Amino acid sequence: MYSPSGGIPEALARKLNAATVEKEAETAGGGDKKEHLYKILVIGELGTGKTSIIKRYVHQFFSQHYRATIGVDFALKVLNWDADTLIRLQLWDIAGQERFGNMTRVYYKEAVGAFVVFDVTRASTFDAVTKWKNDLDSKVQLSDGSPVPCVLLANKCDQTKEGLVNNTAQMDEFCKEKGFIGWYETSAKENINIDDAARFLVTKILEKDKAMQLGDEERDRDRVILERNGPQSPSARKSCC
Ligand SMILES: Nc1nc2c(ncn2[C@@H]2O[C@H](COP(=O)(O)OP(=O)(O)O)[C@@H](O)[C@H]2O)c(=O)[nH]1
Ligand SMILES: [Mg+2]
Repeated sequence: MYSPSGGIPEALARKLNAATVEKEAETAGGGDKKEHLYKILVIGELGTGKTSIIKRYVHQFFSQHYRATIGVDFALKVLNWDADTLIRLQLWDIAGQERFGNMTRVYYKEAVGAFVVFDVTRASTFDAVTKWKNDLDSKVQLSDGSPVPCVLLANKCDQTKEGLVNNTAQMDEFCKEKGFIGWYETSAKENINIDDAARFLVTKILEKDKAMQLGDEERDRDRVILERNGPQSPSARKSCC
């Protein structure tokens, strides 16, 4: 079922990516509410609680059957963000391929946000955080070339913590250094901070999305001005002959 390179089956990932694009096109047009569909990755070492976090966050949308049938964890969370905005989060779990320590580009494709999860009771899972962040950054960027916003989750905070996670200042410094937009202590078991972490990530994604759209509009405007005033335009030709 799984590809030896460590990704979810490539054909399946391609299908899901294509579905994402179609859904965007479908929802972009009509209706009063603005709709966004965002692909978010949840990565990190085996047993850190990725699946539990997604289950806790999405719960009513999680389908065990889907997982068993096609071998990929994929969940949808719908957020009524504000009166004008509906957000669909497509959360991609890595379903057992953690042992490879990296994922294929197809899996990362079109992602606009990510969580890297470690287990506060096992320092070795924190040591692997940098590897996951580097894998993410090397395989996917936003359309403007900037890194995908990524939040670090220190999961199982209901248990005794081991290592750097006990030092808030050093964790802040670590996140700054590695390019995480922030970090949260979470517990899937006790439902601590998962909604807050997701809200923080979505806020950043929306900001980025808006900034990139503004950038696109500016480029379109510049292009129109160029086309109007450029040497190829009829008025330009007239004035030079
Ligand atoms: N105490 C505690 N256990 C957790 C928490 N999150 C997950 N677990 C447990 O850790 C184990 C691995 O969780 P799982 O979600 O399968 O990890 P994954 O391999 O990263 O998807 C399971 O036994 C979970 O019940 C948590 O927040 N607190
Ligand atoms: Mg899992």
